Amino acid sequence: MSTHLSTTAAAARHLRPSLREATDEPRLIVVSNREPYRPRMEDGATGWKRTTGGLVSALEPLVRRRNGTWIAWSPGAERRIVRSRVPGDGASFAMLQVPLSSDEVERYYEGFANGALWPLFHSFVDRCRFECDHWEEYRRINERFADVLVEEADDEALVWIHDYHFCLLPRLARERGCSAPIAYFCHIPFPAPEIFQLLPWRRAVLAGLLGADLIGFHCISYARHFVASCRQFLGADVSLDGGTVVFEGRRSRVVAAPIGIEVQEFESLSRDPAVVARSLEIRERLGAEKVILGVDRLDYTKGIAARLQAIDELFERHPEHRRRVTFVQVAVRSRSRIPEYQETKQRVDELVGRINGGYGDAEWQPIRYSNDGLEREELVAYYLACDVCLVTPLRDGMNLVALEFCACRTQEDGVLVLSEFAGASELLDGAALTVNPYAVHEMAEALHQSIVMPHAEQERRMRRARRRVTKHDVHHWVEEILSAVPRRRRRLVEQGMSVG
Ligand code: ADQ
Repeated sequence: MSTHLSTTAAAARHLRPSLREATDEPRLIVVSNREPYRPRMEDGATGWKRTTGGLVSALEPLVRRRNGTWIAWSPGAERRIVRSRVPGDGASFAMLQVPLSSDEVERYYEGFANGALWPLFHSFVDRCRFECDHWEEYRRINERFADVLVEEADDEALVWIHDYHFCLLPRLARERGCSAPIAYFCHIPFPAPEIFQLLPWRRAVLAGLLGADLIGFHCISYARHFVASCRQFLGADVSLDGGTVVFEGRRSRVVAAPIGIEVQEFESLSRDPAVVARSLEIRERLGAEKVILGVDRLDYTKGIAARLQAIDELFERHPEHRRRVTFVQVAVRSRSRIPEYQETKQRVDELVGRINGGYGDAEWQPIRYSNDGLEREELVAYYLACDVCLVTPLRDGMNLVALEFCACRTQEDGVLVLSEFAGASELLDGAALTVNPYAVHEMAEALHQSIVMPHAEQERRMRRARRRVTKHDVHHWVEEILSAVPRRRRRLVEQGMSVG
């Protein structure tokens, strides 16, 4: 389907020639929740440590090349915004750290972003907490970022705002006179209108996002939900197939563009002799014939508890796998001040204890569980050491672990068992073994199937998966988004479009 909702390719083809004529490579200003770098002391001087994550690896070279600025928040009682230049390979770039006090973090980040929007957008309606003071704080913090952004973004810049922490920012920036083109990308799902409707501030959130010229989602369904919500709750003039929303005289384009990963980095790590040696060591230490791996942030959306129940059922229904199969779950702690996350940890701990107590003995522990955050090399060693990667979120915008596992399997073996409710399942359709993560018996059977899968089928599936992951890598994603942003607002007027 050559519509904006299905792909940005058509938009990109259409726009590229005129973009080349326009000023090339505008200065890029990125706004995200997480800082790309954290200061740390090295030999008595301040050095910088890069934070991990796909977004930072993808955007950092671009921000450097385009003399850009990265704006993010950092914890701090002081009100002072810290501007630093981050040196490194290539040009340095500016980083603006907007400090938030612990009360602000509690209400804005833990309260509204992660207590209301995160569960709502993942369709966990029972977990939503809608509190007025959290909302007010969310608005105030978005306003603070808007003040910083307009100082930074002249007409020649291109602004790229990331994620649900900044839904109000595009419009607030416009209200403060920002006329630079703005792209916004939502890294999590966008729920169906009947779920989004529960949000008491639904109109303000939609109107906030519509300050952007381009609004991107991982999947067509999320983009459709957003456009439908704009029509239903704002009465906006929308084109579902064309992927446009016109509201209060300004037009926003809506696209589906799935994020990718830095494939080359994962491939080269997976060929690194030290990493390969480490994977053999892990394998030997586990001493199992087959290894199943789960890697996640410890989050209720990731479906870790249901996955553990599937492991339990696998050993129950297929006793032949007892003492031969080991499940390794690495679940790094996240947002641990929020009660839902503490409960999730407790539930997971209990299940691991119960399953290990039920089946394990002196020589075999069915589940190896840790809360470690792994360095990239170690993570890749785990991806290489397993036979099956189990990625079963109950709902997930995309899920990078699924992509990383495939990128690392350069030998074209191994099986990915993937939830149908992860955005990645659209990309990996026909390559992964797809499961409903709410159906424990179905997951147990898929696990059995993955353990006994003939090598030829593994190869066929993995080859297909790797082709897709390679084609849709993170650079492809960046190009898709940036080439679809109308470069200058003036250009919209030239094209006869209305601008607010
Ligand atoms: P997340 O919810 O954080 O991202 P995911 O896409 O799986 O989820 O990314 C997690 C990242 O953290 C991966 O790169 C993974 O390797 C890493 N990671 C996880 N556990 C780790 C551990 N124990 N040690 C080291 N690294 C670990 C949000 C959305 C997703 C979307 C991404 C990107 O929720 O749906 O895919 O943004 O858009």
